[in-house]
Amino acid sequence: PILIGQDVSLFNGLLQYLHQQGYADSAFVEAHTQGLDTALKSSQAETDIQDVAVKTGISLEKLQLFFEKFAQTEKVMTLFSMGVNQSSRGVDKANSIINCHLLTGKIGKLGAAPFSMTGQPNAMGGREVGGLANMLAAHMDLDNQQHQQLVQSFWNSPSIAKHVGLKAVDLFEAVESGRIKAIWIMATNPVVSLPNADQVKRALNSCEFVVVSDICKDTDTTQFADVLLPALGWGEKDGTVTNSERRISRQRAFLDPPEQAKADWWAVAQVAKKLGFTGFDFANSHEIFKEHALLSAYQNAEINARSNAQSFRYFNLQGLTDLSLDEYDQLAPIQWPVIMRNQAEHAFAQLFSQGQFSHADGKAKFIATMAIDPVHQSNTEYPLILNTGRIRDQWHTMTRTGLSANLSTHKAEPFCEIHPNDALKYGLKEGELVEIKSAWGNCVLRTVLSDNIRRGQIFAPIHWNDQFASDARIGKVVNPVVDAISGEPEFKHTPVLIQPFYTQWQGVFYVREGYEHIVKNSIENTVWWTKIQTAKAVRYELADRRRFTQTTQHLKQLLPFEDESFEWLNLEDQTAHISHSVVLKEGRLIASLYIAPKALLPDRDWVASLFKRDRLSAMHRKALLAGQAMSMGNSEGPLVCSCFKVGKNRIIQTIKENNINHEKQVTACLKAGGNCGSCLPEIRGLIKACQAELTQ
Ligand SMILES: Nc1nc2c(c(=O)[nH]1)N[C@H]1C(S)=C(S)[C@@H](COP(=O)(O)OP(=O)(O)OC[C@H]3O[C@@H](n4cnc5c(=O)[nH]c(N)nc54)[C@H](O)[C@@H]3O)O[C@H]1N2
Ligand SMILES: Nc1nc2c(c(=O)[nH]1)N[C@H]1C(S)=C(S)[C@@H](COP(=O)(O)OP(=O)(O)OC[C@H]3O[C@@H](n4cnc5c(=O)[nH]c(N)nc54)[C@H](O)[C@@H]3O)O[C@H]1N2
Ligand SMILES: [Mo]
Repeated sequence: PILIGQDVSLFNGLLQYLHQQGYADSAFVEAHTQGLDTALKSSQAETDIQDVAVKTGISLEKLQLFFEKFAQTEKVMTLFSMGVNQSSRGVDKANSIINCHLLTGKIGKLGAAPFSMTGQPNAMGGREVGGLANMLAAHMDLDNQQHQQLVQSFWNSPSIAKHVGLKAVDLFEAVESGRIKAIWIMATNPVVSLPNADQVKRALNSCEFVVVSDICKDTDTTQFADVLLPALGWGEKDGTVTNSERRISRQRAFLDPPEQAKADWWAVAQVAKKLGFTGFDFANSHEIFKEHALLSAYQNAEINARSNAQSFRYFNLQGLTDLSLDEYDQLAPIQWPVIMRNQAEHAFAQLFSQGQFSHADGKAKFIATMAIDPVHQSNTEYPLILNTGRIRDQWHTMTRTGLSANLSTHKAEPFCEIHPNDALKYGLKEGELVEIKSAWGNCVLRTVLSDNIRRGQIFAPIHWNDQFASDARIGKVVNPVVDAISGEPEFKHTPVLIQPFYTQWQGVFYVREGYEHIVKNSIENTVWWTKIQTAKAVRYELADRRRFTQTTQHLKQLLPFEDESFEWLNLEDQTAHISHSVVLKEGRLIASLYIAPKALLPDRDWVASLFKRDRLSAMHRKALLAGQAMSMGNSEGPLVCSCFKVGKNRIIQTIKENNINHEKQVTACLKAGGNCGSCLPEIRGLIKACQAELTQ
């Protein structure tokens, strides 16, 4: 449980420990590295393990155990992802990890390496084609003159970029200030995913020409498009993707393309041709791949001959440059470098295994890393630190996962996790709305108490946005600080204040698919709402600041199911602040609205399930109007195991009935957790909670 932003302290501390205790692999360091002195010097502040414990917030015992285990274990992998990268010290954090592996020679061996986990399914592929402002295609460096010349001469181009371009945060600042006048946004949703996200909105608003290519019509970013280009999505397009072990896989389309949609490469090629450039007459992804492979191999032999074979480029697809269309279609997954077509499967499975690194002198470099705190610290005005990240059942900005009823049942609403003691301190209760404010923006989320989170911190997921909720786009709140080298934002560390968000009433509204457009505007006019996909209907959780009486009048006027074919059932209790409305058509449920104190609102899954019925019996109608299932039945509760559709209530019941104390028993009884396993932590948590309940 490291304090946010303190990884350099941790790994500098480890480096010092390994050095002091004699765990260095001196022969390896001597033969294959340089710069150890600078790394030891820059980590002077971490020579005392007690200091490291204080700085990282990790107990001394845990720290000692970790250091000792790292030292004693021959093969260590350090896997890191966004907790490390998304920081103003992200590059230093990664380097401090690599330093420890270099010092102990735990690198370039099967099962021993620092391993940066890329997040996007094809993040590696994106790098190979140079899809960043600071790189050239084929993994070549923009600020390397030899690489500039290679790319320029390969493409016989009159000019080539000589300076690193603008990275995402700087880019949108340049758009807002008018230095950039036209922008083409492809396959990303920056109004949601960038920090200080309202700045991105302002920038797009003022930009003269905005083109957006997306597979969805309505996203927070497509709202700003002057031209919106429909793109082919995963499953509809073909090409290759590369994973984290450098393995290139053919990706084949298995769905028919929607009518007007085109592959992104096609759109780029059309524009290039219209601009008058030659060389964009690609007929298919095979032709593009061949050119990509040729660039990776371009002049490698000559360069190697000139420079004693030390500075060769690892990203080399020489062996794939002459694939026929048929061979490309049949291509089996293959790991680069691919020097020869028929090279042995494991020829290059392990890079750096000979202690040969890709610097000019063949040696790996230790990099000096200083432990420096995140840029913005908490203070009396903004006393808490906001951490942001992912949840299991949503992907990024929800343009795809948000459409799935199954995935949406796990965690239905945008939320904020907070330690129970902090909740008490700031006057928050489980399930109530909380407003989160920073110097950059604010959000309103559902409070979730959790002792998995440290005091002084809160956590909010990155997924919800203006398409799914009134006020849950957390990017608005996040500070736009970036790492000086990588440009990666400090997404995990923003000082914030929190306060209860008071409303007059809350409710839940369902509308059958197909009728949604009729009520969208009126419903989304309430002060707080979130939208959840269910199997046959859309569910809205609502809250508002208008008085109850005003609201019930108002909403009924705004639910335009007036014509005679609609049948209304109403129940209203002004004193108890309860109002239920059910709308039917030919016996089928069309919409239902429940406004009531929280404890009296109906079971959400039960109401959703009634939309699956073609006719409702008299008993159903009565129960619907009452907002109360006739028998409590076996409500699954929130979905825990998405693979086998097992809900929280059923798991708890099974744990209690069978006195279960191990997750395997849950799997044996219910199958839950037996496939992908991603719900096992949650199942373990439920077992723990049930046991705690028993001993109370
Ligand atoms: N279900 C699902 N899976 C996904 C994605 C998704 O959207 N949904 N996105 C994919 C993508 S693109 C990515 S990049 C990956 C990201 O994968 P991860 O990086 O694993 O995920 P995050 O949730 O961003 O956060 C990582 C963890 O870092 C912790 N953390 C925060 N600050 C620090 C710190 O200073 N130091 C350390 N050591 N830890 C810290 C957070 O508390 C969190 O637990 O996930 C991929 N997988
Ligand atoms: N606060 C905070 N913010 C974060 C993060 C965090 O941890 N905290 N994590 C960051 C990270 S690691 C990532 S990777 C980003 C993700 O952020 P984004 O990349 O902005 O999020 P996505 O939802 O993946 O956006 C992809 C968009 O492209 C569309 N799309 C899908 N396939 C295609 C296609 O083939 N062609 C085209 N043209 N469009 C397509 C989708 O509909 C969607 O609108 O978020 C970043 N933002
Ligand atoms: Mo990512």
